[in-house]
Amino acid sequence: MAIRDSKAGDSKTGSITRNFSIEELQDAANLMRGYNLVALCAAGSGHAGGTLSIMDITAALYLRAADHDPKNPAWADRDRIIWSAGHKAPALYMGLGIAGFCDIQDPVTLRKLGSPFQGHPHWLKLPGIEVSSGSLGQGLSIAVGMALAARIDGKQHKIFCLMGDGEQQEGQVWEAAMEAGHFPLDNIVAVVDCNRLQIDGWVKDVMQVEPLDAKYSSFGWEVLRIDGNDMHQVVDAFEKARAVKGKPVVILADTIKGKGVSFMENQAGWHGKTPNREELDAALEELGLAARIPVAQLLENAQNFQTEASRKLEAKMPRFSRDYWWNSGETMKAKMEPTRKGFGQSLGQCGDDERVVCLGLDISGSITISEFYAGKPERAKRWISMGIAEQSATAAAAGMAREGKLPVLGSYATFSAARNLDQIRVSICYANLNVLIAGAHAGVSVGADGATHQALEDLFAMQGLPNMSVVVPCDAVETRKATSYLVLEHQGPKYIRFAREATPIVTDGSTPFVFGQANVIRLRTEAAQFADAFETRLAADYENESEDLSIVAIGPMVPEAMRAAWILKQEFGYETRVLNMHTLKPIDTEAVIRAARETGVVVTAEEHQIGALAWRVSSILTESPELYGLPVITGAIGVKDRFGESGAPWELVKELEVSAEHIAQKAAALIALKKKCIAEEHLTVA
Ligand SMILES: Cc1ncc(C[n+]2csc(CCOP(=O)(O)OP(=O)(O)O)c2C)c(N)n1
Repeated sequence: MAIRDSKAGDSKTGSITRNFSIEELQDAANLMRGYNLVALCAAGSGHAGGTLSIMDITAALYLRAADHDPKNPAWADRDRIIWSAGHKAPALYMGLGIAGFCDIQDPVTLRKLGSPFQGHPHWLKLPGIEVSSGSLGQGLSIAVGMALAARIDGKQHKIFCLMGDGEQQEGQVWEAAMEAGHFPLDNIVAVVDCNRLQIDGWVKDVMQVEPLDAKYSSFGWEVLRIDGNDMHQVVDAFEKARAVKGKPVVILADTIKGKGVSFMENQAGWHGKTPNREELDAALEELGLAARIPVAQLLENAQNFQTEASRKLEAKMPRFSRDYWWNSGETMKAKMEPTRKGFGQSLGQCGDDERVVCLGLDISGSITISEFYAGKPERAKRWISMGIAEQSATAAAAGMAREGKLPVLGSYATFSAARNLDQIRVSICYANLNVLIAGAHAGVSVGADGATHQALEDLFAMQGLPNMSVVVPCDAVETRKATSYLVLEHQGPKYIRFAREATPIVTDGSTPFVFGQANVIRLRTEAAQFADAFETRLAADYENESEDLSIVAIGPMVPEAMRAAWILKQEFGYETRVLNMHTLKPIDTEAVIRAARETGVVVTAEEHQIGALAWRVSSILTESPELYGLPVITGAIGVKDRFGESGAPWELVKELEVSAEHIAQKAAALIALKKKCIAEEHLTVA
């Protein structure tokens, strides 16, 4: 890019140039908007609205306001730029591209498996990214830490922190604001992208945060309020902010969400949406960039990157004599539906009970909690929008439960069951209150959002809490049944975990769902429809068929375990007992003991760090007198102590080694071991 080559700073000579004219910055912002939309179109998921609103600020920051050196990203005296609003990552990547940390064309691999351009920024993946972010409300605290470190070291650099206005609903922002005012940290310049929209709608309706000027002022900050899409005002504000002494500065930038593309402007629907090719062309036309950006070439680059990622992934997969992947053959066709749908369907029904109250955490449509009130205005007063404030909402739910209500709250599992862990522990579990927490979009199924949004640890904490019950249903039908049971019948703290991506439907209305009791699933025959190939019984009613092995599975791993049973039968002639352990806590101890005693091989399968299920099952196996002296061979399938990353959900099932193929491979190895042990035993005896 000519723009960066001519004017990049140089940390060695100390000549940090800031001579981009307003017109050049406006042009850069426009170009960045265009490349941003191409990357989003190629990714097929991501955030158009908020990346467009903040683009003028990004251009001014990376090309003029901040001191940095793309040739020396770790330069100790550089200004730090923190993207607290991690979902606006593509705008950050545009900033890095326009400044020369990378080529502005490179982010077209956004959100693809193996790309450094993760759905949310990860500083270990790309030079120029200062911190890893994606969980809203944490950036300003990181800024406080960096500012204090700079003060200790006698450094003069600034710490810029970019946030959203919806993000101001997180209580942690105000703890950090108080700290910055208290110390007082005049090396912090915060920017709030006040585009007035968040996911569930207008910020003022979801949870009012204004007047932000008065709030920050009262915490001891210097406040500058500007039009954040006016380059003159943006540049001017950054210059003024640099000069302020004795207090931190916040720039409240009034912007337009979707700025620059008429059909995206001020539309809540464009928050987490990407343009298709037609919309992209229309947008680039409007931005006057149709002839300036090589769209076809960029999309081809993205496609080539994807092809290579897929090739590498397939090369790592266990191989069998044929392809058993979902719906790849003429038989065993599976109907797919997201489990989250069952959650919404249940709330739509059981919400008639006047005690049920649902709390919104600004992700209502996507996790389907909105079904509680959709088309039912009479329930409006029992729908409480709490904003992006998981911790307070959790304790508020406890308060409602104490007053006899049946509160339900949910968000991405990592925000509804980790961000607020102490509130769950003390206010809900210790108090033993009737609150249902939904861990939505759990596991790898949230895909391209990347590691920050993939809850792979939530079950450790949830099942570790005294009084807490934990249910992990296997499909949308079971999610509906489980939700209804938990909301209306179950007493005490309860956690339900479900996924985002469509997964196979393997149960129906007549399949038993008894809280605390596992189901046994047996492959009977290969059938046209996958679900018809299996028979399901309550474990307690099941008679031993002396199968070769058992697979104990939870959630979306149940269909994978069923598919593994099919692979094991076809490839090796092995019979498998699949246990659908939908209730993780209290676990069906008897079903596990029987599986171990009657089959001798137990494999656990969880779409989670190995242990939530595996260690619970292991403790049954080691602590049950019924099994003392009996040989039981065990194996565990799950995520192996690593974070996830961006990628398509089904790619991640392969990448994180939680597919049926991985289960079958492990099971076959264990059965071979069992046979060898038996054979050697015979030899010894002989
Ligand atoms: C702790 C946390 N809760 C929820 C989310 C999901 N989430 C991503 S973006 C977003 C809305 C952000 O709104 P705002 O800060 O106004 O950003 P903008 O509208 O500018 O995109 C939410 C709720 C998250 N990333 N982190």
